[in-house]
Amino acid sequence: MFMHKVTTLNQFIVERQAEIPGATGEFSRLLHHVGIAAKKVHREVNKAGLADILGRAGTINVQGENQQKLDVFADNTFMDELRASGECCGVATEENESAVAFDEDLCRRGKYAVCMDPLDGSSNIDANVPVGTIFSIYRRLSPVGERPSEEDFLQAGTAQIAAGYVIYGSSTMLVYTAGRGVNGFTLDASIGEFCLSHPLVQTPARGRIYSINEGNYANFPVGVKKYIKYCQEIDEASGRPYTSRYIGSLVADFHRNMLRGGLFLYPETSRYPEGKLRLVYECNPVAFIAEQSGGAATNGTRRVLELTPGSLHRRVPFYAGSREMAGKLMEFLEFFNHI
Ligand code: AHM
Ligand code: MG
Repeated sequence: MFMHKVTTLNQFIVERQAEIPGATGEFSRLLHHVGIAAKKVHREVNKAGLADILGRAGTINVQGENQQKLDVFADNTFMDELRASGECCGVATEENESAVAFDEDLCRRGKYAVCMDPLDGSSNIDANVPVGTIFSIYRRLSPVGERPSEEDFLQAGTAQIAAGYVIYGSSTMLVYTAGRGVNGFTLDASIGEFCLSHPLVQTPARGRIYSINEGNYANFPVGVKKYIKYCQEIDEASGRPYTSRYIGSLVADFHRNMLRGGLFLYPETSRYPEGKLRLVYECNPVAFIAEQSGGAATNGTRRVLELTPGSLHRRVPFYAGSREMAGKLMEFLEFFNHI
């Protein structure tokens, strides 16, 4: 039987290594280990309904949230794999107050610092809704050979060397960019490899999906309220009304919109006056992917990638997706901010 030639993630990253300025095999090894961790989390997510892994671990994370067992599993798994790669000096995750420095000699010589949300959308796990891992890779600022410093993990998003996400959905996909476009790999479970399925993803400039938790409508900024009404207006020329789609799982909502064309919105609300999503390990990696697929990401006034984190768990309003939709939203925000 004729077989198409498949490119696995590992082949791809080795071939593309030259694209990363100054990168040698180290960067490829790091991504390879991200892929291994993703496969392990995939395996657990897929048997979540079968094994005694659902439900709460009985622990509370630094932000006062109940941790799900799979949160803990994903955090430990990515941490272990990044440590095993020997290329990473430390990891900052949603689950830990401060960045974790790897103390092994090998790791101290690692050039890279990683920020990640090991299992985003985990409150959805019990309902079999897609969840995701979001990651961001920086070149460390502290001297190689020493303990990493906090600044290594608090760099602006523009300094990302690579970023991506894994979506554990109807199929499991790993999507990443190293600054030369976005490529998506689908896990072929029969051979246990991520295979290139979505080369050079380009998001439509003009989308028709808006994704927002409209239950918070009363508390949205006026510009966002007006934009939602604009999306709902009838205008045949521009294809409105648009379609509303919201899963409540950032990776899944963003991924669908990237492929189909749309805008994801999470503004400030009364419950989350700064916005809900975390700049360092949720917004920045997704913003890098958004821009690299031809889209845009803003906090309403500024490009997300240019914001200075200041602290690891900082939250920001987040709008990401098709370029023209983001532009239109910005017009509404600007206009209604000034009256
Ligand atoms: P989490 O990091 O606690 O899982 O929260 C982040 C998730 C995102 O995946 C999603 O976009 C958002 O929370 C949904 O929030 P809400 O339920 O308020 O609409
Ligand atoms: Mg999260």
